[in-house]
Amino acid sequence: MNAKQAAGYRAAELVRDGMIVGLGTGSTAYYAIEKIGQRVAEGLQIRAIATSNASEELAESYGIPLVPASEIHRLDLAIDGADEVDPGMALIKGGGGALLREKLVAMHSDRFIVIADSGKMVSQLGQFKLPIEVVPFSYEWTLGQLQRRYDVDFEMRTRDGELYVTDNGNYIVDAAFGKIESPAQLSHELKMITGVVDHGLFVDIADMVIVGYDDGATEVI
Ligand code: ABF
Repeated sequence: MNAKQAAGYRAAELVRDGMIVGLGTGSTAYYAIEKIGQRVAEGLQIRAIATSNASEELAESYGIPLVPASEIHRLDLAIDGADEVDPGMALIKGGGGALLREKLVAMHSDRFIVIADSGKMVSQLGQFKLPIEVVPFSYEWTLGQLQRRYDVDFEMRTRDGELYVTDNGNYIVDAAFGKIESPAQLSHELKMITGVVDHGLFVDIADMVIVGYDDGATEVI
């Protein structure tokens, strides 16, 4: 069992009958969805909301019952990966381009469980480029505001030579902050910039981090 699988499987064991569960996105969340799918096949009774089209398709392939966000007010538990985790459980997420739905699901869940291989643990956020979701209209103006405000490199995310489009129809700018002194302050500042929808800083949102190690061991933070 590899580190991602160990973390994902352990988190999946926290799911109980009757829960409404948020399903994350990425290669670690893949394993959580796999284990939840196995448990559903054994009779686990849950409903779920996926944080991306990819995770929605994966959940459907395992027969995990999905529910539209419009039909529920809160989730009991959300399980999702991360790109970086600091000692205070602040996160950088969004490397997979799903940050907006991930943050909405995480913030509307009673418990938000982060699953990560040990390589994601950092002393300070920022080495991983911070994904920022921006609206397509006048994105060049939004990019210009960011460049004028912060002396770091901003790069529009592309896929196959075209601008990457999120499941929500927006673009992603990846920001090379290097080190982020105050994730809380930067999180607030970025949200104030017109044209920015949201970003990959998750501050004071995670309730638990399950770290997976290459020997299959896990540690709860
Ligand atoms: C997702 O998990 C994203 O927010 C994040 O980028 C990704 C981590 O990727 P992986 O689990 O594949 O390492 O939630």
